[in-house]
Amino acid sequence: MPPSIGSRTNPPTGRGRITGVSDEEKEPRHPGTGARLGLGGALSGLLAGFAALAVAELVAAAVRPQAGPVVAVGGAAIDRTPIAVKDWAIRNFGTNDKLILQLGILAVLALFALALGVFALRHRRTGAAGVLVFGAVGAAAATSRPDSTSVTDALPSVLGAIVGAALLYVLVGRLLAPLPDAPEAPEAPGAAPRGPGEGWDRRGFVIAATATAAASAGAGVLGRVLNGSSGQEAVASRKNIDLPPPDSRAPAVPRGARVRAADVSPFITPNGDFYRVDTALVVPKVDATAWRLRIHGEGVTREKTLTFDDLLRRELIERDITLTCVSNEVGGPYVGNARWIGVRFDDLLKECGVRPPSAGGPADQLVARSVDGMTIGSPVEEVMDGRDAMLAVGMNGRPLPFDHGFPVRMLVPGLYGYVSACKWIEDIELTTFDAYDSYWVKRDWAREAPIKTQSGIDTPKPFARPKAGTVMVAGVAWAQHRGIDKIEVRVDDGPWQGATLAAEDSRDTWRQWSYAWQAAKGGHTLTVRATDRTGEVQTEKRTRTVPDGASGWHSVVVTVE
Ligand SMILES: Nc1nc2c(c(=O)[nH]1)N[C@H]1C(S)=C(S)[C@@H](COP(=O)(O)O)O[C@H]1N2
Ligand SMILES: [Mo]
Repeated sequence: MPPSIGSRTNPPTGRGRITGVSDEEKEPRHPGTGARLGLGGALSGLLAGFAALAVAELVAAAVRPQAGPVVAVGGAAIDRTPIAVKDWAIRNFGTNDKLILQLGILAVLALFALALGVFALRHRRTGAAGVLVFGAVGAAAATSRPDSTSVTDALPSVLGAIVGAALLYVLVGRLLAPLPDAPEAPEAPGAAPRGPGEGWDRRGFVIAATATAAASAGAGVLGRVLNGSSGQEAVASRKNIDLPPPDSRAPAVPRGARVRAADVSPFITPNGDFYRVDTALVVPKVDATAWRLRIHGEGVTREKTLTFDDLLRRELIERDITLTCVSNEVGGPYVGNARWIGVRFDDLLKECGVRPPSAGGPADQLVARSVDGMTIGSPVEEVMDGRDAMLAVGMNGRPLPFDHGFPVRMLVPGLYGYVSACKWIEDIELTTFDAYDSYWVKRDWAREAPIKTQSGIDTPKPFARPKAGTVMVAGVAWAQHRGIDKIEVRVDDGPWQGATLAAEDSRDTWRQWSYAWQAAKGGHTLTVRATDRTGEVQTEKRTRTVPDGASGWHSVVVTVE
């Protein structure tokens, strides 16, 4: 048995104090200290866990921010989360879902740490070894992430766990150690006997615990700061980008594209307000000067690897495109409209020798892969049918924000984001739908998913209490690449009334609408529906977001006063 770190040399002494436990697997025999000792054990576990995470964070800063155990386990959890849970999380936590997930992981870890600490009081070595099990889980998660390219991704978890295990061993040792100044002689007659809980090395434990807490906090903060400032090259590369003027400008947004009503979604969504949906717990920071995009696969006769500057030298188009997430509920927030600048995608593919299936090309699926391992499969036919599919480099006049895919993302008007809008793209492979299922398709979402015709009421808000008289009802509607032709509003079970449609920017963008409602007192339900340019009326049939997007009418209940 190796020498233990806690002082074990003192021979067992009299009653009233914890005996020098010569066998660590033996229960301390001190009567009356159980509760306190348990507390000390729990605290030891918590501190050891905290130290492990802090060290892991620090090591992750040196390895890769994404290799930290919480991020890695969180990412693995996201990949395995059933759609129902994901939907529930998005509904309840919105864009905070990732924060909640990480807090949840920390809470679970804290509980395990507490339990391990208490367990270690009786089984010190096994308890300490238990910390290593969690390290192994973190390491396995980190190295099995799709963006993991090196076994060094295991280091944060492994090193953190080793430090955590050692600390748990030491701290529990302090708890079980006899007093260093323990008198060897029996207590003098008349001396106050030691009370319960005074028999252990309280001072030694407090010092060790405080040192652990302080050092962990220091390591944790340092790790956080280093992780936060990682990607300096990427930030600098973004600052240095001067987007050239596009060769084909988007026409000015028509004056009449905006209705006169307060609280309608702004026609162009500012970058900072644009919805964000992705699986990345740490937003990838890609250095544009080192970035490369490879195009290869079936039917590619001329493979290409492009740099960011190669892209900027090509024909740039500027287009207004409304992007929508398939996870958007009826009336939901996951839709936004921006003015994008990007490279014409069909030209680029043609240069690579790609032909769409209708022209005899062998590949019907284009799989875009991102630096974080996401795979998004788009139909080659739609990408090349002349619509403004692009490799976007600019969003509302700025280089793409990191959140939205810097340096380059894909966009295909008319298709939900999960089948068209790969962010942080780095690889494009031509293949077939038969041969390969992309990330979301593996998780039960449809292979092909054109955006469904939708309309929503932005104002009045649900349960609003407008005054009787003229109430402006207004919102947006979209049917990207088909266009919106008609909006109707219904009050309660009354007849459908034509609403006023704002001018159309392009058929790839949403369209605002308004309706001046003569509101009578009482409770009312307002419902909206759109008709797209194919003549199809938005269906009343409510469907879930899975597998290919929610359908149904949006209603708002108000009380007119
Ligand atoms: N790399 C990567 N790209 C991605 C995703 C992702 O998780 N990872 N999510 C997709 C989905 S589901 C949508 S709806 C859009 C959202 O783009 P936005 O976050 O810029 O609004 O990005 C798409 N591109
Ligand atoms: Mo999405």
